[in-house]
Amino acid sequence: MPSTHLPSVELHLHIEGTLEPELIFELAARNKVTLPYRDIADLKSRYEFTDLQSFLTLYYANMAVLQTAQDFADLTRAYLRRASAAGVRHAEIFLDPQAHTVRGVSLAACVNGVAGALRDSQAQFGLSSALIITFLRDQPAAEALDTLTQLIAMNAPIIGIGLDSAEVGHPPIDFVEVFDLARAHGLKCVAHAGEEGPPEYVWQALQLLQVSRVDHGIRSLEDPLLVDYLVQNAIPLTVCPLSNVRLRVVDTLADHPLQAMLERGLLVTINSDDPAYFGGYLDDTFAAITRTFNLTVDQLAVLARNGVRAAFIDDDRRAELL
Ligand code: ES4
Ligand code: ZN
Repeated sequence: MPSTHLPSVELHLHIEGTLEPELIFELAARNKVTLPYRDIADLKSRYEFTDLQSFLTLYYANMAVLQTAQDFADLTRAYLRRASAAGVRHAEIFLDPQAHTVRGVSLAACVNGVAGALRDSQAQFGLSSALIITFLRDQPAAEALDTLTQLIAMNAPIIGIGLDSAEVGHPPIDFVEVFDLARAHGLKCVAHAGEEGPPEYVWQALQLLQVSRVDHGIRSLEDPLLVDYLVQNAIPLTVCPLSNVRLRVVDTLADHPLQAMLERGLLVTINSDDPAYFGGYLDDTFAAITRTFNLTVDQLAVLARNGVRAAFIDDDRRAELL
């Protein structure tokens, strides 16, 4: 019998956000990269964030150690091993290629490194997986379009595209052409929206980018008409409670609107976002929200089932996971 209360699906996970301090030091030694930190403790002392940008600055800096396809494969396998231990049975993973190509890493090295590890996820770790390419919204849309064009030409094994990085001042409307091209090639579309940005950005993601899931979306609650739209159209929101606390979107976990979102009938899924930076993987996340909100077995079952409903999988796989 499937255990309904287990966290079985992860839909909002940046693979670069699973880069643990220990692996940063290991890869730095392997690639002869000089880190600006004395030791692991010094690095960990910097994991106090005031907002999204303060996190992104460290997140992008630490990527300097990721250089070869092997590095990306090792990173991905470490995540898959940890996710498997957390009870994850299906994971859809974000990769930010522009954060690597800008440093001189080839598109093929980062994509093939991650995709190669994902290919063996079922056999090696007992979970199915898929790759979603995310574009950096604080970089020019022309760069995203160029990257997507190359990925299509390479026939890269991806199921969809997304939009991430610094949100405020970088509205979805800037990326219409990129998302049109993705849809024309049968790719699924998602976007970070309503994390730090206003409800208007969620509307744009839905209406202009035609996303089928919204990443975060918690500021949607500020617009009752938007909430109605999301409920009526059963648009999943990939909510990341520990991320929202660590990036000061909410003050404490107890202040997180998770229960209000469930009560409004939103299709909420629970995810870990950047677990190496935000204090926990999916099992830790479920443990924290269960404790903080006294979630019932029924509420946990709804959250788990929502993840399965929201996943980009075929009906047979969905039936297996439900
Ligand atoms: C991210 Cl938490 C978050 N928000 C936006 N972009 C991101 N990239 C990695 N983590
Ligand atoms: Zn995210």
